[in-house]
Amino acid sequence: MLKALIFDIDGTVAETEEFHRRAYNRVFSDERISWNWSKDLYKKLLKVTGGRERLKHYEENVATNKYNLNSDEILRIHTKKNEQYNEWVNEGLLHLRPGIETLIYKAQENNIQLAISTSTSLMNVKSLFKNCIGKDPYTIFKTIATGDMVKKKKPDPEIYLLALRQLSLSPTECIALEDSYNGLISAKNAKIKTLCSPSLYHRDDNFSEADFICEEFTEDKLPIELRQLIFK
Ligand code: XBP
Ligand code: MG
Repeated sequence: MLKALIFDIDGTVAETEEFHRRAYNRVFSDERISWNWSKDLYKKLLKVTGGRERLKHYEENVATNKYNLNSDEILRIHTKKNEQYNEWVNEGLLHLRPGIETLIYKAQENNIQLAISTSTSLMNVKSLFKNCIGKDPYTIFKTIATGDMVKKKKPDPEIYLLALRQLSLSPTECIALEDSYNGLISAKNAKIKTLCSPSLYHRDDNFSEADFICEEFTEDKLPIELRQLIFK
């Protein structure tokens, strides 16, 4: 029996990554750091989840110009990136992906609980929902598990296991909604069935382990089995 839907945020609820990428480049330029992340490069860097982890990985393994950034400097750049990102969110530049809002309301009508499991921060989740549907996410989601609450981000299952604990549900009672390989593996390692809708940056990821795949989360594109469960 389906008791809860657990939503990823970046790429699933909204196409956020292009705004994160542009915000990084803006900060690099402001800080006189000679890095500029192209779309192709960012696609590769997204294999590392979490902004601070991604920055560290880039400096250590990819960058030719190195600045030997310590963890405080990485934190400062990441914080500035998020300030810029949230400025754009507050200006209304981001939108929920097709079908997401209806899915939320239909699930609520049918007493299916809602949760979030994401590598990003609670602050980013709050600003996205406030600006995209004018609501505090805690009025919609029973629990919100974020990257700042766990030691290991996706593809580790920790964020999904945290959501399950907070929901007091077993994995078989939930379905995860994801857009990327790392997200899928995180949910699958927590033994949760997963519906994947690849986002722009993850079109070429391997989704062979997904239980369900859809082009978008709209009613007409949902796998029939899930449509019957959610749109009763
Ligand atoms: C998304 C991420 C995040 C975002 C931005 O992963 O990896 O790092 O790029 O988040 P997922 P930050 O969708 O699988 O949760 O706040 O860490 O920069
Ligand atoms: Mg994602």
